[in-house]
Amino acid sequence: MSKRNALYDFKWCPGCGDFGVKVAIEQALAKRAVEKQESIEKTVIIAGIGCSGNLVHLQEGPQPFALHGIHGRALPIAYGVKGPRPDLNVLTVGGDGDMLSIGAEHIGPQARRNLNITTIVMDNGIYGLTKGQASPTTNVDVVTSTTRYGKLDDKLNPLMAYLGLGVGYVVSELSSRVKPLGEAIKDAMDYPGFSVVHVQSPCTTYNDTYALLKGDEKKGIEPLAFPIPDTHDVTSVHAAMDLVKGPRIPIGLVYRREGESVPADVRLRDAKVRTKVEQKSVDALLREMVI
Ligand SMILES: Cc1ncc(C[n+]2csc(CCOP(=O)(O)OP(=O)(O)O)c2C)c(N)n1
Ligand code: SF4
Ligand SMILES: [Mg+2]
Repeated sequence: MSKRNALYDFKWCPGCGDFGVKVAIEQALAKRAVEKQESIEKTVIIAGIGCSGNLVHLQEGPQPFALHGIHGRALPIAYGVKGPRPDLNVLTVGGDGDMLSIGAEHIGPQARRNLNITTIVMDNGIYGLTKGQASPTTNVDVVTSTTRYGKLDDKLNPLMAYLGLGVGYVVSELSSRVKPLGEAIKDAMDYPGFSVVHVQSPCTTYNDTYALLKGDEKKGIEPLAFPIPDTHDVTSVHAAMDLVKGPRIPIGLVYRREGESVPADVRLRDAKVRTKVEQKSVDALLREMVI
């Protein structure tokens, strides 16, 4: 349905980073609808399960279609929507648990399939909805309900993972930078292949990383986030990997592959035509043999 469900009464905590992502998506969709002269209902947002996934119930204004799916499976559902309906704009939203833990196995296949789908990962470094378990992006040593002695395994570097898995368009943003985030989402949707917008979206209740990301001059804490310099070559995967290798988090467009690979739906269409042609020549041969 593209109508808001008035009975769904989920509320985010005050200060949750997801508010910024919600507004940025609203701005991106509104701007795109005007630019492309198309109804907002041409857009489908597919969500996983998490505080982040609840975004689909909280959109203000004209409503896109929304599908609140299952934990970790937003990408396969998106494939199921986009495959038969390439005319639709397909977005997925989910958390770091959703996309990088249970759902991580879907990123590589989606990158190789390269359909025009945009995925927004709302990374708060924690499982928020289930009340604070460690996720792949929780920092080492952080004590959570599942890491009583502090997190023991290394933190995943999501930007490096996307690049390594062959994602052709990678953006890194902060939920507090609403306007640039909205523009980044719009640009990612305009990219004619699979794109990932990775957003640092702090959880004020279980893992408040605002101060870490912004830094604190008085306390001599360097901000973790830094703007990507203008000199960065966004078309070079090696430069992108160098940029994201850490420990600091670059903000802006990380990578844009040039020379698009052929999306799987186009390959399928061509293969069907080819098969028909081959079948025709076999039929002609058979007729000749009979004569
Ligand atoms: C198959 C399955 N496993 C586990 C759960 C329980 N569960 C719901 S949300 C969630 C994690 C949420 O974390 P994240 O994806 O980071 O979203 P956030 O709430 O932080 O936005 C888990 C483990 C589930 N719903 N389904
Ligand atoms: S628990 Fe964390 S992620 Fe969930 S709504 Fe509250 S602040 Fe946001
Ligand atoms: Mg999370």
